[in-house]
Amino acid sequence: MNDIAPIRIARSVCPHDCPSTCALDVEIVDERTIGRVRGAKDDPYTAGVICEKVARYAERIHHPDRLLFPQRRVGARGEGRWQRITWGEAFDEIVERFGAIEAEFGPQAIWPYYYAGTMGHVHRDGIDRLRHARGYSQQYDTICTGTAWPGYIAGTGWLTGTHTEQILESDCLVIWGTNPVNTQVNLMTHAMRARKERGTKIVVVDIYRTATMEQADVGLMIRPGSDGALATAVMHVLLRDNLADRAYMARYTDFGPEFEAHLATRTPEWAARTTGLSVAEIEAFARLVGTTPRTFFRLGYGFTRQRNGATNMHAALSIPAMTGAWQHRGGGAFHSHGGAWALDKSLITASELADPQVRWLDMSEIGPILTGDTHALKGGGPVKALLIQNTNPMNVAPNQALVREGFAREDLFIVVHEQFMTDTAEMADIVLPATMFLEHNDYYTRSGHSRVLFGPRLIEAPGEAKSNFEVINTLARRLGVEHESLELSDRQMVAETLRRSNYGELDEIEKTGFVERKLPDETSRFANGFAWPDGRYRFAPNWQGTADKKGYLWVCDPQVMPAFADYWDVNEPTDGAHPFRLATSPARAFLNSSFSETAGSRKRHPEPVVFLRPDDAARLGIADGAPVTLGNRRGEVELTARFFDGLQNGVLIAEGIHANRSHRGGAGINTLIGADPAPPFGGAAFHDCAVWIRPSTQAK
Ligand SMILES: Nc1nc2c(c(=O)[nH]1)N[C@H]1C(S)=C(S)[C@@H](COP(=O)(O)OP(=O)(O)OC[C@H]3O[C@@H](n4cnc5c(=O)[nH]c(N)nc54)[C@H](O)[C@@H]3O)O[C@H]1N2
Ligand SMILES: Nc1nc2c(c(=O)[nH]1)N[C@H]1C(S)=C(S)[C@@H](COP(=O)(O)OP(=O)(O)OC[C@H]3O[C@@H](n4cnc5c(=O)[nH]c(N)nc54)[C@H](O)[C@@H]3O)O[C@H]1N2
Ligand code: SF4
Ligand SMILES: [Mo]
Repeated sequence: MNDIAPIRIARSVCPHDCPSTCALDVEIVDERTIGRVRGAKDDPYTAGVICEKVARYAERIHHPDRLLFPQRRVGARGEGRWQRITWGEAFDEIVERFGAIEAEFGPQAIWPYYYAGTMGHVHRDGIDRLRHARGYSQQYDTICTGTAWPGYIAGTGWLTGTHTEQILESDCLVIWGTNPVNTQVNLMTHAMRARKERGTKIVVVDIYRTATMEQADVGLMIRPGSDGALATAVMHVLLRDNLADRAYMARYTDFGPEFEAHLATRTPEWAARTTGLSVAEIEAFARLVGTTPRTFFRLGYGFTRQRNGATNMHAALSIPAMTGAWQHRGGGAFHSHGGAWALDKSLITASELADPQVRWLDMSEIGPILTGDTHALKGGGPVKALLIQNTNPMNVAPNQALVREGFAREDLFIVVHEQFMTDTAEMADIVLPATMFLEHNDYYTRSGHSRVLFGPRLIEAPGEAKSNFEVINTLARRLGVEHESLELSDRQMVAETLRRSNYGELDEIEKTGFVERKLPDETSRFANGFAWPDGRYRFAPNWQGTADKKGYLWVCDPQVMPAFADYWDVNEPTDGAHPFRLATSPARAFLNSSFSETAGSRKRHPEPVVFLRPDDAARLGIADGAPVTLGNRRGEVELTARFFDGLQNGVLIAEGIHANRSHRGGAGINTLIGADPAPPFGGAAFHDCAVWIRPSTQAK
């Protein structure tokens, strides 16, 4: 292989779905082998630190269980009996089956399904090229950002915010609904540095005492889904105690008497009942942010994975618009830098070929869709074939019993392109082996910061593994597609996309490994106004304007949405039969379902456990370490009880995502989670679930 440079340490990028998108220094042992992976010291955001799971990447890339050649199912579906086939045979069979399905049911019976197993745009989004060229069903992306982004945009009008390096200029950092020790370790690097250098106070708002909260000066442990109550009570206190910046609000927001009257009833006493905090905690938090102009709100995804999550994001985001924190460096808020890339991805996705008449199927509703729910199918015909890359829906998608029932259908032709025999790959008719990031070329955007990074191919792929790019192009050609992209290599695709986006020439970019896409400070901090036409922040969230900007689809009647920043009581209700609230927060050594296959991660998380308070457990006769069953109308899941007092009564936390097969009985945690789309535009409420819990041995 002559395009591999003989170097020992090579620059790369972490491809996983994590806001940090770390710049990596990888030891290249030989053309097939890597050694240690380290965080790049010269990258200001990575700053030499990466998470333990990626530091041990050799475990994953050289894993003995990696898929090495194409396979065809020979036994019953899911039984695990496979026959090795050639790539030629695999493509022949896919082309033949897709052709027959298209002829009988039309192209929309085929649903290419993908997500963010790799965050490289060429290998992640190229599946859309085939989709658009053939007129296959569209995928409405909701599973991760469906509630978070709309909640943010409905206030500011744009998905950007104060540069994260300004945390070093903040006097108070509020880490709200995210657990960076687990999910984006680099934020902690900068938070701890700010505390050391400047004495920055750190507040964490979460529903359990996470490792992040352990390190905070103030931990606010609220009830799941109650963030809107905390945020509106904080604003009540700010107005009451003259801590609101009325001059700022008059100039830069839609603040008016109606909103003020609305907040008058959102008292700390009311919010204490909803959040489970004390009135004193709420008052103290309000005073802290009200008297600290440089307060930085780092708003995460976790607290939006509730049915009221979009409104909670908007409510929390409204606090700095009332204090005027946005006016000061180190103040304001940040969720994602996604609005700043301005990439022209037309070559990757063949967007010009997309037919606006084709239906959009909601990825979070894959269970209802595959089991024939006419509403979820948008009134169209059934899905008869799935082509899956970069995702593991049999494990990560909500309402797993329905997903399983769908995947079990004998009339559904399933192709899964994977690195491992995942819960999803196990259900396939054809399994294809995929490359890993060091084995192909791609570029990566970093949502937690402002760089776009290049990750070159550094080693050879094992066995017969092929990249997503190559598989999509071969399939497209064999299905009769003609498109200029089909003539390119993945490196040329990176280069041409960056060129079209006015990022410059790849040969130049490669010298440093990145392009800086930082917006001017004043723009991203909204210092001169927000991104709605009148420049004003919306305390009355502009959902329709948000839908128009981003092409979001309403899943509820717009009239039911609260008129102002608010606590919205629409979460799954607990009742006598389902007295507990379950959240399924990410575990430190897994990344969604990825790394559940590596020895180091499994050592850290050997079995699926559920945290519960000892006093709740005592009432139910549950012992620490005992097998327990959690259930609701969607199904039952087996875990091991782990006593933990960093929770409110009636709350359960099951960190994941463990493979389904790691649970006794084989039902994974998403069996319990609903697939009903969260308002206003869809998304799965992974942390909003009412359940019962009992010792597993007890008769049911
Ligand atoms: N180690 C690891 N890292 C990851 C991932 C992983 O699975 N494991 N997943 C990656 C992906 S895809 C994403 S999108 C990001 C997500 O990363 P985050 O933005 O951190 O979101 P979550 O991890 O879902 O949840 C963060 C925290 O929100 C809390 N939370 C849940 N409900 C509520 C609530 O109602 N209110 C409040 N205040 N808090 C609540 C959870 O308990 C959790 O501690 O992380 C990425 N990084
Ligand atoms: N209970 C619960 N469920 C959740 C969440 C939660 O917090 N709780 N979080 C949700 C969130 S935020 C998200 S984003 C989703 C994510 O869920 P997924 O998108 O399924 O993410 P991963 O589990 O990382 O799985 C990605 C898969 O892609 C494969 N892969 C990686 N790189 C490549 C490649 O280059 N080519 C191919 N063909 N395959 C590749 C990996 O081997 C892995 O099996 O899960 C959601 N599900
Ligand atoms: S998973 Fe996140 S923290 Fe870990 S190396 Fe990748 S980008 Fe960095
Ligand atoms: Mo995600």
